[in-house]
Amino acid sequence: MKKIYLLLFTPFILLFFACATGDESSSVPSDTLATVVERGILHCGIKDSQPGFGYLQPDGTYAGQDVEYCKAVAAAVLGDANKVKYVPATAKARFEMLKAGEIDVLIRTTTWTASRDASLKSSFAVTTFYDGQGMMVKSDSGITSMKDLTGATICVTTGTTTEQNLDDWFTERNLAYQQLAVENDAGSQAAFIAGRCDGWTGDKSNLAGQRSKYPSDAGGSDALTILPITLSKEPLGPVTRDNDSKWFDVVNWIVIGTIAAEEMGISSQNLQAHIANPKNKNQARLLGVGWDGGEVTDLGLGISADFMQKVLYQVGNYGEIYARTIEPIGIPRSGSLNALWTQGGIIYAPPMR
Ligand SMILES: N[C@@H](CCC(=O)N[C@@H](CS)C(=O)NCC(=O)O)C(=O)O
Repeated sequence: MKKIYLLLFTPFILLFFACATGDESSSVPSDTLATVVERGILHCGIKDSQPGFGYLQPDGTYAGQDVEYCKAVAAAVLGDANKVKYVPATAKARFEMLKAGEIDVLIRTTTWTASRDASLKSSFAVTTFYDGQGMMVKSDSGITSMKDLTGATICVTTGTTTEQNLDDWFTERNLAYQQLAVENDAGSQAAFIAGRCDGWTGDKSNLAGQRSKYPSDAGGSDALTILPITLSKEPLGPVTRDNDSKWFDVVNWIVIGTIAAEEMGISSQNLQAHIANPKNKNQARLLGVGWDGGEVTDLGLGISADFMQKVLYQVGNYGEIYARTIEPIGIPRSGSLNALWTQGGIIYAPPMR
C-alpha cells in the first residue's frame, strides 16, 4: 500500500520542489560574470540623488564615484565603459534588489558592516571611500554641537546605518531626541526646509553633496552648516551577492587595480607609454603586458589579462576618479583617510600578482 502511495505522489513531490526552487534559480545568477558577459550589459545598482557619488544630472546622465566604478567594471568585463544599465536603488530596497538578481553589483554609498556581510547575502569589496556620519543644521539655528540637539527632531533615512548610529549616540548618553524617518534625500530636504527637523544626519559625503545643491530660495549652501563631529565609521564600497566568488574577485580586483595604478603613477594620460615600456614587472602585471619580451601574466580572474588597460584608458585611476567626482563637491582628498597610504591616508592596494 505504502509503495503505491509513493509511486502516485512522487511526481507531485518532485514538481513541488522544482517549482519552489525554480523561481529563484532562474532569475538570480549563480555565475554573475558569465551572465554579464552573455547579456553584454552590466546592471549596476546606484544612487541617483547624491552629487559626487551617484547623481542623475540634468542632462539625463549619471555621475559620481560610484557611477565611475560601474563604468570601470563594464570596461574591464565588457570592454566598454558605456555598457551599463544604471538601476537606482533606494537605501531600503538595495539589498533585496541585489539578492533578487535585479542588479549585478550594488555601488551605492553602502557601508560595510558585519551584519550586512553575514545576514544579507552580500559580500563587500574593498572600500572606495572612507566616510563617517555627520550632522547638518541650519546656519542660523545657533546649534554648534550634538548636545545642542537634545530634545530636537532629526531627519534620517530609513534602511541605513545612519539611523542606528544616531540612536546609539543619543541612547548611550541618555539624551532625548526624535527621529523623523524619511525615504530619501528629497524627503530630507523638504522636511528640513519646512522646519520639521532641526538636524539632518547622513554620511558626511552625502551632507556635503546635499548642501552643495540646497535651493537658493531656501538660502543656498550657506544656509546649512555641517558640524565638525564624526559619529561613526562608514567604509563605502561595492557589494556583490554571496556565494559568487568569481564575480566578487573580478569586482574587487578592478577597484584594487585603480588604486594600484595610482600607486605606480599610471593614469589615463600616460597609459600608452607604460604599456609600450613598463618600468618594472609590477607595472607589466597590472597592465597585462609581457616584461622584457616574456609572457603576459594572467591573474586568473577569468577576464582578459589586459583588463586594467581598458579601465585606465576609459575611466582612469583612483586619484583621477576622485578628482573628477568628489573634489568638486568640496571634500578635499589631501590629508584625509582617502589619500594614498604613501601620503598619510589608508587607500592601499594589495599586490596584483
Ligand atoms: N552609508 C550608509 C547610508 C547610505 C544612505 O543610504 N544614505 C541615505 C542618506 S544618509 C540615502 O541615501 N538616502 C536617500 C535614498 O535612499 O534615496 C548606509 O550604507 O546605510
